[in-house]
Amino acid sequence: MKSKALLIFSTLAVATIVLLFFGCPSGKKSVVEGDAAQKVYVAPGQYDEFYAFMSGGFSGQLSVYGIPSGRCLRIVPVFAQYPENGYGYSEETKAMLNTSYGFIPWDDSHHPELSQTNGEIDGRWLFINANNVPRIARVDLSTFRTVEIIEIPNSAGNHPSAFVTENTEYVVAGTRFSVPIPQEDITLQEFKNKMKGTISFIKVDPQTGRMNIEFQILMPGFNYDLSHPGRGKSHGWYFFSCYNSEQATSMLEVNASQNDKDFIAAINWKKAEEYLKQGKYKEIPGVHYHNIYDEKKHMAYSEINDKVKVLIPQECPGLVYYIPTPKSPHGCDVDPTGEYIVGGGKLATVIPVYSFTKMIKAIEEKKFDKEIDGIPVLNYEAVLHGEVQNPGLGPLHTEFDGKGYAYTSCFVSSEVTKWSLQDCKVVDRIPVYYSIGHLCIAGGDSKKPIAKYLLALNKITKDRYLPTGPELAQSCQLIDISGEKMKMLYDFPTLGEPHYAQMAPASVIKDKQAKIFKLEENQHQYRTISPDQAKVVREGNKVHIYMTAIRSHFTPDNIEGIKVGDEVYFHVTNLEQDWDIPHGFAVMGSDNAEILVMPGETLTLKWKPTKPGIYPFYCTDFCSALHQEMQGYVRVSPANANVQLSWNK
Ligand code: K7E
Ligand code: CUA
Repeated sequence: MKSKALLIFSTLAVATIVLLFFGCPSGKKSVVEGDAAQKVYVAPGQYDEFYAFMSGGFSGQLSVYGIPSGRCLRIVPVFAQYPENGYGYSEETKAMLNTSYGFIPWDDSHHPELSQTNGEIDGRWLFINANNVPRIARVDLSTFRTVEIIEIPNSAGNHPSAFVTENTEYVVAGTRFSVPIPQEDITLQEFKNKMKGTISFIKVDPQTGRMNIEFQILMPGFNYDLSHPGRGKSHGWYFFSCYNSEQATSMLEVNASQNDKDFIAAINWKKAEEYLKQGKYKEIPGVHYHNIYDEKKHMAYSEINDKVKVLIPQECPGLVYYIPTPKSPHGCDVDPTGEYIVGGGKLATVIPVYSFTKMIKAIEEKKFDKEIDGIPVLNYEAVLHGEVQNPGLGPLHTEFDGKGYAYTSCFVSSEVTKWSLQDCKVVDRIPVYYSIGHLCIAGGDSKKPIAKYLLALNKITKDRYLPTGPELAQSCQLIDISGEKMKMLYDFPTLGEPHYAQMAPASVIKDKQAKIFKLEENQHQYRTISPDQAKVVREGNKVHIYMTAIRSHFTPDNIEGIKVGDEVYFHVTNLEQDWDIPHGFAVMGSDNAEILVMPGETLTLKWKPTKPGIYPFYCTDFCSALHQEMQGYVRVSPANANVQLSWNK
């Protein structure tokens, strides 16, 4: 008996020791402390403290999360069609996806950026870039809708975008892939000598947010990768990292890693404004679409522009300088004071930190090593504030806490490194799971960071969640940075690939929310503001159905006289004036997405019936106890039939 009890005891003891050393039974080490759950728990009915806006990466969209809970609140469609609400499918929103290459249903979005006033997040708009077909979108944060998309001409792979200056004077774009400018059909051998880069400054109207390409700078054909604005003392400057100064066109993984240093381009945009005023620009071809959503007309339309102004560094002294930066830099970040510029060399063993003050001095004293196409290359030592030694492997991106510390993501060694800006000494590090890309602190990309949470946006998920076949969600980790030591709090999956995220206190955004669209302000061409105005109008083979939706009825709900070959437009106006009462609309056999119509809004579903018959339509959003009764029928007759158009009220 005694020996058996002893055996049980010792087995338990061994198990405890095994657990202590090797973590939980699945073999994964638990790195959280006891109070972590409490710190991320948001009780039912309570709001989160922060909004987090994450890029959807290859989903082309933007997703919105509550922090600290990690609850996904919304997917905002931006660059990709979204059948859930008809974005990019409805007649009203199709134009948002127009480009000079035609209608594009998809893109790859990387960097959401909140608008700023005086260097602080103002909660008005969010900008986000499209990589593949270069574009920048603006999302209105009172409606959480994409209201504008501007195409960037003379560009390819718009990656160092869409970051804003401290009063949102400009949002920027740049060429990750250099191309011939203007585009032409040349051999890849000739291309080597003809590749060019552009950096674009897009002016933002301070009242309306409306974008306009103010100017482009024609740059040597390197790969411009990331960017951040100067702020405070360096306001008026903009910094862009670039790699592939070797100008390799194949096997870049080897050929673009030859040079010991690539560059950060420092651009004096205030100087650019002077040169523009003096007329020192050239106008060059640059066809680009500009798509705008009119909130009163509930309709998007496209304008086409065909020219842009370019500045050429050779002709504009003092406009651009190159700062040598070790080994294929990726991230390029500026601290809240504007004094420190941090490079993130993917292959570098140190993190270079530059001083803005030293840069200005080096420019004044002409401490140049050489010139590339009229751009002076500053002396590395003359501009350097310091190097962070042993930061971790593969340093990528840096954010700041406003208390003198920087946090750098290290992709290869899967960790976040905290270091002091003053002396470049590492003070703390925390492992993340796995392969972190960007990281995000609320306001960490502004003058006023809030040192509470850090989001680690991890590229690889592996074993973090229940497996879901070959494709796994991306992984976000929430880290407490309020104390001296970083503390891991929580994991949650994210959709698409959140390359970057921005966080803002809920208070800056939540009270500005539009709850309905006012019916009396609806200026949609096909609006129907009361059921007795509902009607059906034939114009040749086009049939316009002016329809209303209100709990729990569509008017009209019986329509006859539609023929095969007709183009039918259901213009559905939602008459509700109450928050959170959308009506959806779908018709059988339609090769289109549904439309989801918000209160006071009109949306249009286009349908081309192909076979005679009786076609039901119905409301797709459970809107009342009689939602299942919210339905109707369309009779479709053969093309040559003689059925008069009729409908009921
Ligand atoms: Cu993923 Cu900013 Cu496109 Cu770095 S980027 S990780
Ligand atoms: Cu309207 Cu369901």
